Amino acid sequence: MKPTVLTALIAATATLTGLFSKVETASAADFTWDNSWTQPTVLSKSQTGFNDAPFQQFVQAESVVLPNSGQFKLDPTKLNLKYDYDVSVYFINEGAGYRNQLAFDALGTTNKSGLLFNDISCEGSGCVGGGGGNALKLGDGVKLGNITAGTQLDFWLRADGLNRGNSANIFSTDTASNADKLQHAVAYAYNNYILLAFEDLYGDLYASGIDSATGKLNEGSDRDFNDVVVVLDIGEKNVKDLIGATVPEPSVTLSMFAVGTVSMFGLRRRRQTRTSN
Ligand SMILES: [Ca+2]
Ligand SMILES: [Ca+2]
Repeated sequence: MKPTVLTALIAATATLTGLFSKVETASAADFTWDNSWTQPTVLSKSQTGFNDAPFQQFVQAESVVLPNSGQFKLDPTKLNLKYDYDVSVYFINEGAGYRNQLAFDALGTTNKSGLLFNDISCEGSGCVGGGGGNALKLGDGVKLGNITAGTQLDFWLRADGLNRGNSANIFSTDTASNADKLQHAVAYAYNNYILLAFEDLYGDLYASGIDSATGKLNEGSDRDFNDVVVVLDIGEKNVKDLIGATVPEPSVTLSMFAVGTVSMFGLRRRRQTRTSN
């Protein structure tokens, strides 16, 4: 039986931190999807050397509610880079009938935005979903180029955007700016990467009919948060900074491996001691 995300999380607590924040963050209201964007060149694993295998354990089984998603709510302000880095985004998996799209924007010392993946539909063995399309293989990646220190990154899902275009729902990492006021993204820090997983269905768990607050259609959401799963490579130093770990100097690199008790239940800034035992 495939392990659930929760069991995988428990097994991985030594190196994994939910990027959780109690702070409601700035709205993403300024963001607009630009239909003239083109997808960057999609690179295969053999071209990039990226290995998706360690991240597959965090892909939730299809249509199984992700428990305690609020504990892994992403605070988008945490994606503020402290160090320059050539950022890449890698496709991990998708369990969705929708033909989803993913975009990013960078705001700060680097200002740009664009499409990352135009058709997030999985091809080959290991795909969680069997719904249409065969555009991406596990581990395929795209490059955002150099993002400079002092830039905030953020990400948007256009749900079934390939089919629905401008009428599609766009979900952000910021719960408050989603039309249904629900969380649609979870994030984890793992192995010096950030794993980002989205829920693509509008509305609360199994809700149907028209949402009277917005006039939009509740889509019977399963809240499985596996509809788009990607990994962000923002660099080890940036990840360590955002999870509150001390960025190692060369002389203390070994002691980093002593940091084994980072809580999965919140972003607690733990000051690493530099004693040898
Ligand atoms: Ca799903
Ligand atoms: Ca779902």
